[in-house]
Amino acid sequence: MGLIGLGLLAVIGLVASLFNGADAEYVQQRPGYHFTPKENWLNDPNGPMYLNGLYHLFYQCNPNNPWWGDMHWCHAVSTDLLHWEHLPIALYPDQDYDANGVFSGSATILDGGMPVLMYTAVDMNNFQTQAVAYPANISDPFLTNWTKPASNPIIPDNLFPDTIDTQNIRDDTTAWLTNGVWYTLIGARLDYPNTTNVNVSYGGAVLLSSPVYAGLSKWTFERIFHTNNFTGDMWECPDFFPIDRTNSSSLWMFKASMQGYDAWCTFHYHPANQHQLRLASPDVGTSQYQSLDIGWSHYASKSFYDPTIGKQVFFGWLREEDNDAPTRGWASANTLPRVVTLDTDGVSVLLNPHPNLVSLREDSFNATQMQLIPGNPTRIPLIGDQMEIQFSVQLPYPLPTQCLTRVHSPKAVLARYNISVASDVLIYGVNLRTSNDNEEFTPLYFAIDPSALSKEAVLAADPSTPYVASFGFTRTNSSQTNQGSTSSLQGDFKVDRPTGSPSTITFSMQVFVDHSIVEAYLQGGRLRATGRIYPVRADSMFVEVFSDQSVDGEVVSISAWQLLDSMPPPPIE
Ligand code: DQQ
Repeated sequence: MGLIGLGLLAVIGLVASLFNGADAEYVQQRPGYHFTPKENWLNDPNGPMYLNGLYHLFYQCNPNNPWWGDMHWCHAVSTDLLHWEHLPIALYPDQDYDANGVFSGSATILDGGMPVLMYTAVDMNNFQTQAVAYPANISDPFLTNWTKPASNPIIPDNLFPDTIDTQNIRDDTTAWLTNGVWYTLIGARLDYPNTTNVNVSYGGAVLLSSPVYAGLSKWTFERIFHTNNFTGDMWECPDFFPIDRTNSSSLWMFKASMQGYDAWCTFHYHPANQHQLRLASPDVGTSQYQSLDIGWSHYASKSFYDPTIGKQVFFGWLREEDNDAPTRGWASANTLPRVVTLDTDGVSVLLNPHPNLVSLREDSFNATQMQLIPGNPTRIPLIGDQMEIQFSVQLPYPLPTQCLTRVHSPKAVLARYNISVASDVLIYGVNLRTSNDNEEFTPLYFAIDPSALSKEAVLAADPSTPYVASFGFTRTNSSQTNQGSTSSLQGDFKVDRPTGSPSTITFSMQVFVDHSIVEAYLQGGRLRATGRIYPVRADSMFVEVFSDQSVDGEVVSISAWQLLDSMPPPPIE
């Protein structure tokens, strides 16, 4: 271990001796650079926007307890999306129409730079309408105080046909302007008779319009914009925006929170042409759309246009996956800001960490050709509970026969990582938040089916059809106290086939470790997987690289950085 490692271990020892019990848990589990509330509860990100050199982020909060309830909009500002300053609460449930909660919504910046917040107002009978708020003082750079006009709610519930459930119509998108008319989408529960004339509920998004986005103007119901009969009975937190604003024929990304997971698809959309809408991304068709993040902690994401990079940026909500919030005093975090771009297939989206993240990098370690001993993980000389790790494996393409040496039977490999994939997989991965005695560790790994890389399989494959590999994230040993979920995350991701032969194929992941958050981006952002883990050992700071076999010609590389705090926890009293 280098000097950096020894120094850090001394600090860990000091921290561990100063705190014990709930305090030690607090120190080890509170994220250092993901957005968190100062105290109490956070859920959905609301109304992110960039205005006059500042990013604003609002979020659903319960200001008095670390659990859901009594919804307000809390508010924070930042110059880089990473270092946030908490401001006073922006919106309170202080009107008849929102007495039971100021629920989720978006910000829209009108011509001339006036921001408007539109949110879902829930009354004491649980009817949901949409209301707006304007800055009380537009010259205040922090936009600290917000005013609700007397004309609220500006989207009342009597606008809608009977097929829309007015106790479940919420979470407007940022509005967009076409030919002088503003449009917005709202998530809804739609009730329709099925083929046997029984009313069944489906999730959907409804389109509304208004000639002027002002507090005095009510909106008009246009139509049900998008729905299907296979993604649950209510869609929340829709988002809809052009992926490339410099291109007038850009695809638009649609995302909705489908009560359990966030799903996306892309559309050809022409607002000026009767709102023509045609699916562009491959329709997964039978059960669900494509997942924004396969982690069960992730939900209710919200995006905004970041003019500093000319791209749309998402924040997701990361709920806790344990029950300790009452002891901890705070609950939940946001994902890192994630930038949306179009994949090389021209119809799918990539989500990747915002470029500002590199400013948090500190000490690093880099190895470009690791000599791994199969079944015997190699520890890298850099430790931490706030780290970025880039890990890749390059294999010959096609894989020569007789190139494989195994130390475990494939069956044992699958049992060990608690995954269900093709039985003969190659496993390469990293153990994160690993304790010195390996009592706690969290493996993230590629599971690669070698038979699909054989010469015969490669010759038979369509070169333009990507190879599909699996990714696993096993939490069986993440916490010595079994705190949090122990279920595994597992997903598939596409890997472009190289051209020319013989050649190589590369599998890559970028992982952000932040105390109790592990946020992974696979293959340049094609798959996202975020999970909460709750190690309790102060020495769960090591990183190991492992494989379960060796393959002639494999090239295994890792780059790792310790990351600085950007959201330091409030002092312990
Ligand atoms: N959370 C909000 C709702 C939204 C749900 C209430 C999604 O507006 O539909 O806190 O998490």
